[in-house]
Amino acid sequence: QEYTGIKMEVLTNKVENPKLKSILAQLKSKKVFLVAATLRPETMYGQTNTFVGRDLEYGFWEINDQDVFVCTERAARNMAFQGFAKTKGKPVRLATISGNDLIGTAVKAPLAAYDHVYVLPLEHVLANKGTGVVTSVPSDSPDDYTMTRDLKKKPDFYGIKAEWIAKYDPIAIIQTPSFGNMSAVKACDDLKIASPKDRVQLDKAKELVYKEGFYSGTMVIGAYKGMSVADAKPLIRKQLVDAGLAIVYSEPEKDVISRSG
Ligand code: ZZB
Repeated sequence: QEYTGIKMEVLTNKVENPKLKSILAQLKSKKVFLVAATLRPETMYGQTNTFVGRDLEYGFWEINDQDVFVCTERAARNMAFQGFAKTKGKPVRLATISGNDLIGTAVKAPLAAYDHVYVLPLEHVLANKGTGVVTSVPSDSPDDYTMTRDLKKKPDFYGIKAEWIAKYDPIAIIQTPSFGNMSAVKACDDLKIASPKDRVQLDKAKELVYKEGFYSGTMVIGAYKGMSVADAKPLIRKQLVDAGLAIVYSEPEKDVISRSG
């Protein structure tokens, strides 16, 4: 599985969590990024937040003299064999934090329409897939749409501040013949998906939206506006990587477990 690792820089001056604050103070001269693994780099214009698992453990990994990546140990080990470590195959851990302590962190999301977005909780972030950080695109991901809708409705229940998601509406990125320009919203409405826990229906919606977007979608935003998604995808990925905003991250096939797991 070849992912694009999206580098989401932590906005240090906005951090409130005391554990994260003290780690960042210790890493003062470095740039710290949450790295989100995605198969849909062309949707990065529509990021409204990013997700972590509350109970997952995240490491702060030394990538080079300047950059520190925040992701699971498993991802850091894989990355260390792919050029993202000072010594090949040997990841260096600078600190550790729980997903719970990352909630509410403001990060810069590359290409996003919003100036910064927040880290929010998602139950089914898989520890053994990607980096354990999942960027959220509610316009084109049924999972992200249903979860952000719930977070907006019940911020207290989820223990988040309403302002971390309230004003972050889905952004139109891709026009499709059957689902319009908010594929995930339409698919979830059509299938009457009420809850982020409705796995069976969500998997159905996800497959429909994936296919429709990739085979029939046209970009309606960004540098490749008007181009088909299939053509734009590799170009947007290259643009992100060339600008130092993303990395190419491969995962050994045997490790990969689908989101529906
Ligand atoms: C942004 C995005 C935008 C995604 C979209 C999907 C969609 P798959 O096909 O099942 O392999 N993801 C990445 N890591 C994890 C994890 N550890 N736990 C749970 N989910 C994870 O799914 C790949 C997608 O699963 C990735 O691409 C990421 O969400 C998520 F518009 O990133 B995606 C129709 C889907 N649309």
